[in-house]
Amino acid sequence: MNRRTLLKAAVGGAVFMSMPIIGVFAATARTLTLGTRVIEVNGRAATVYSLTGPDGKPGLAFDAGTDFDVLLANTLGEETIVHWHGLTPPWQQDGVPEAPMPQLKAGERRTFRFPVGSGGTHWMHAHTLQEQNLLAAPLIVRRAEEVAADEQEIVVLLHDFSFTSAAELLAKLKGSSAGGHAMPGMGHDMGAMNMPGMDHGGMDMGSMPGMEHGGMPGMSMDLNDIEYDAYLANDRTLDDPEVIRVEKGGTVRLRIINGATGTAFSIDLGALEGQVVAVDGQPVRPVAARRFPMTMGQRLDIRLRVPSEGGAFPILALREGAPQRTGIVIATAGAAVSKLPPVGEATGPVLDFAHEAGLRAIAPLADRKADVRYAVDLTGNMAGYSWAMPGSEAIRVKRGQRVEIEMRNASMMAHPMHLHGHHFQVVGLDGGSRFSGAVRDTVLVPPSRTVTIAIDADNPGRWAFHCHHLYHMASGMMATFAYDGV
Ligand SMILES: [Cu+2]
Repeated sequence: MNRRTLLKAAVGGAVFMSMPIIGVFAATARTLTLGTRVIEVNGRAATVYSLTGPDGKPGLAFDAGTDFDVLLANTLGEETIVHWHGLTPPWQQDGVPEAPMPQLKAGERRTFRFPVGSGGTHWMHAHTLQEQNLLAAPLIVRRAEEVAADEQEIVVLLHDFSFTSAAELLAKLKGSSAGGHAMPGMGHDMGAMNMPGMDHGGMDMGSMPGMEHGGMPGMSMDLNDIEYDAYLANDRTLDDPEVIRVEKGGTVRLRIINGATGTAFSIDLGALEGQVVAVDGQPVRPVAARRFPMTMGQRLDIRLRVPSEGGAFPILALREGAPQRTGIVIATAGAAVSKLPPVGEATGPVLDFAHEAGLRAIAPLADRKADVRYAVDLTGNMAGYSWAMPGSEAIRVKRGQRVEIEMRNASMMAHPMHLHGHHFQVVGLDGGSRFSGAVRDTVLVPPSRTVTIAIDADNPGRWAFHCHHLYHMASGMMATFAYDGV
């Protein structure tokens, strides 16, 4: 038994002693504790959620091919649940409220157990408005070759932060004067994924009263719904960034997670050049660049080499269409780290298809014709801040089918579209020629653009299929990828 296994066993033992036995696997389950902590943002104390593993660090890490065997302990005085973003559990353990399991009550503990899968940079987060208050953490599943590689792993979780509560932010977007509109945990909205009252009559662009809201792509009002108080990388702003020691000439694997609720970023490596080697945890043919876009929910694995002469190198995340930025600094021993202001001189790039079009999956879906195709429109009415996915109500698939969904954005905001329980492949952009694009779980559909994805229906359930902009999701951009007979 090596040291790591021994430690695991010791932790397992402690867990066993201190809790009631829930099934035979409880003794080996790792405890993930849901609580709160205080961080400092812009010089002010902020109480935010925490998701702490047995090692005291945020989130969890696994070896590919093992079991996700976790006891989730809710120490909060409120209901909550956690979604395992990027994993493909049985539907019952997906962690969306009421889909199908209820949230964990205050003080409740629940065991989750299923194969963790083939690996990748993933994350975990509340599928409720609690996500805004940092109920999010890394969920890293390392492939054997990544563990064996002579490279330093650096995990970066990006977030956007507001001192205003999520419920108030949502109420403001909806134009409600009643800022206190109570939406604790949003469990009811999530539970009503097939809500009959949901506005499927999304307006098209021609009839949209919100045209004056900025009809031109690139206008900042349509890029960002919310002016946050801060943009965080591993809980910190650029006023006091995390500085990570690296080796001269060493290789680094950045595992970057965009856990922001309403902010897309471009990762800027500055003087360094990197290669994207995986998106959403799924390997792609390496593409070299200095900047890599990532929308909400997405992950990027970037491999880079530290120059042999050493130095300090900021790894920035530039806010889309705005000058704000966040990031970390990697530095070799003795290198001077100079300060970078959290607001830069230029605005961050606006995300389009340039990056997506160049990605090719290393393990694509089998070459196969679709058994069934659906078209889903992404529509929005900015005046009332209501969003919808007309066409999605028709989705009903059978196990074993190859499914294709064409997502057509008829609104003036970009939508990061996320399908639970599956990894899909991007096979078409704007109806152009088919290609073997990235395998993902979250893809950006910019305004007036179209993305076609292919899915192997191999995991029965009634899966959430939604926009990963938290406030779009909470305002109607939420649908179901439903299997027959479930
Ligand atoms: Cu959206």
